[in-house]
Amino acid sequence: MQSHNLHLWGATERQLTESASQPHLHLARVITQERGQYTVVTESGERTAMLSGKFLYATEDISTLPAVGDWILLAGDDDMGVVQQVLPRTSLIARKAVGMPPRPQVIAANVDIVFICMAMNANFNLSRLERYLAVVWESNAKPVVVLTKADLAPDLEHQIERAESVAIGVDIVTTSATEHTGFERLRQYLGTGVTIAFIGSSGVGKSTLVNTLVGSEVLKTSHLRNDDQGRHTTTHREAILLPGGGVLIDTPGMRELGIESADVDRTFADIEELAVSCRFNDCTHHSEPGCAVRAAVETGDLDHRRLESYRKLSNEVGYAGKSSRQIGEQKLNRIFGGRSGAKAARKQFKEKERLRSG
Ligand SMILES: Nc1nc2c(ncn2[C@@H]2O[C@H](COP(=O)(O)OP(=O)(O)OP(=O)(O)O)[C@@H](O)[C@H]2O)c(=O)[nH]1
Ligand SMILES: [Mg+2]
Ligand SMILES: [Zn+2]
Repeated sequence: MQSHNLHLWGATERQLTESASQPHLHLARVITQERGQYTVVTESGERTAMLSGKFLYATEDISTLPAVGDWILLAGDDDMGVVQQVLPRTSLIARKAVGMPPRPQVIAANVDIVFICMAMNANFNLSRLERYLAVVWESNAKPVVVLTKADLAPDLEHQIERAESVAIGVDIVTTSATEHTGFERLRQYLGTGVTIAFIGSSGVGKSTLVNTLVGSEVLKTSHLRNDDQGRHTTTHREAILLPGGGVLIDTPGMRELGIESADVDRTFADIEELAVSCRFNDCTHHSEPGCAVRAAVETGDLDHRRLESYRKLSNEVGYAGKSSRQIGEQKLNRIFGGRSGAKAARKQFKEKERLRSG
């Protein structure tokens, strides 16, 4: 009965079993994180949690520290819980944060669907969309493109077509908060146990979308004009429970999405398909003879802009000289801590599907 609350927050059998095997600890989900302090939700409600020095000391890879969306086990019965363990993740959205040196930064963990939000005014940019798609495909969550501010679109139909041409195999939903359109379609992705994260540039209307879907002004939004000035209204990541179950994670807008790792092949599936016909197996599509990719640019079947975007992302990810098998192994290790972790994550996804359809 008690765990009912955490079911609404998306807990699956896996987390409940894990937690039951350590009865002296409490299962919790991280809902905000600010400077080393966490707000978490447990079966008895919200509380604060922190990391012990020992936990921090034992952490080699900072992306394994608890982040918004994580399921954790806590010790302590008083107001301040102490994080003992971060449970295995099903997905991990990460970026490279600016700084010297640049560091990996987790945007959210255990996300099922990511709403990649892009406004249809001057914010509209296909190469940026490709960047976001590559990061989300890599995360193991499912991307959905949300084109916001449709009321400000200079050429609505054409913009949707262009977005479709780069978001291969991805749903695209257009919304307008001022005209109240598109929200019924967005609601179809919500449901008990489903966690959705909102990412995108500052000012595109992420918090406005969350407020509309929740049905009340739970988040602060900017009341500035739509002048595309980079004013950051949301300052930290925050998970919000929907009245009927399901979790929305709002994030602060990003000036630029630094690439920690990305699934370039999946994002540019059209180019990968063309590359099969290149004369050389290791064709870089620069100056090799018999290059099918460049041929497609020449005939107009492939946008030159898209090829450039593909090259840029491949370089950033550092794919050069790695086989797809090596790339795959890297990904398994990074998100799931190895093959067995990945297998467990797949099982958990299946369980969720069952719960949703049942
Ligand atoms: N015209 C129009 N304005 C919108 C729409 N959606 C949001 N806005 C306005 O855009 C501004 C920014 O909205 P927010 O929801 O705060 O944007 P955000 O993406 O959360 O921004 P950050 O928190 O800074 O990342 C506000 O003034 C909203 O009222 C829309 O569909 N059409
Ligand atoms: Mg916001
Ligand atoms: Zn080629």
